Amino acid sequence: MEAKINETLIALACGDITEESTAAIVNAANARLAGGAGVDGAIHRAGGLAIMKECRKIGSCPTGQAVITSGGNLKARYVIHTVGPIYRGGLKDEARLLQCAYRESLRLASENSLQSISFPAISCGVYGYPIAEAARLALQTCIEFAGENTGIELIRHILFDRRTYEIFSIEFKKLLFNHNNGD
Ligand code: AR6
Repeated sequence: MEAKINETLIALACGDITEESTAAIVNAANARLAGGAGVDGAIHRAGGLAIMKECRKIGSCPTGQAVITSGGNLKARYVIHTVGPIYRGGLKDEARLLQCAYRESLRLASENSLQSISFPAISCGVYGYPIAEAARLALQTCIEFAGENTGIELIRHILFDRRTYEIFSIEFKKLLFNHNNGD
């Protein structure tokens, strides 16, 4: 499903983010930028060693922040590495940090004049964030960003499995309803 907010199309799709041809794809990394399991492992496998070399040079990335490298062998020209929060029950500032991770990634894309970006479901795997809550925060942040006309034409959310896609779709419909009714 998809919806246009100002000049930005926000789209949800089921799939593998390493196959995306948006200008940038976002990696759900860890603070050491050391590679790992899940989408991080998949991106480094598909993108090749050049990405890890750049990550080593950068060194680290605090939770809620983002850094940019080239896309190596990927179709995407850039990888934006962000670090979502580990979910520890919801009282450790996780919601704000998850929103920051999306917002900082979008800001980096906009600053680098990139017109399209694809996100995975940050923190929804190894880091254990409840998916509906994470989806709401992710989509709300993207809708707000689109409202600011930042030159980004396309934001894609690439959900790896059907269940995550369905949950994101439900949350997106609720947010669009509120958005269109002036909340
Ligand atoms: N394309 C799209 N989504 C994917 C892919 C893929 N190829 N592979 C997995 N996902 P996770 P996190 C989904 O665990 O929770 C790593 O070890 C997955 O199903 O990758 O932010 C890092 O190094 C889930 O919905 O990221 C960190 O240490 C979502 O991507 C830690 O995991 C995120 O799951 C980060 O944990």
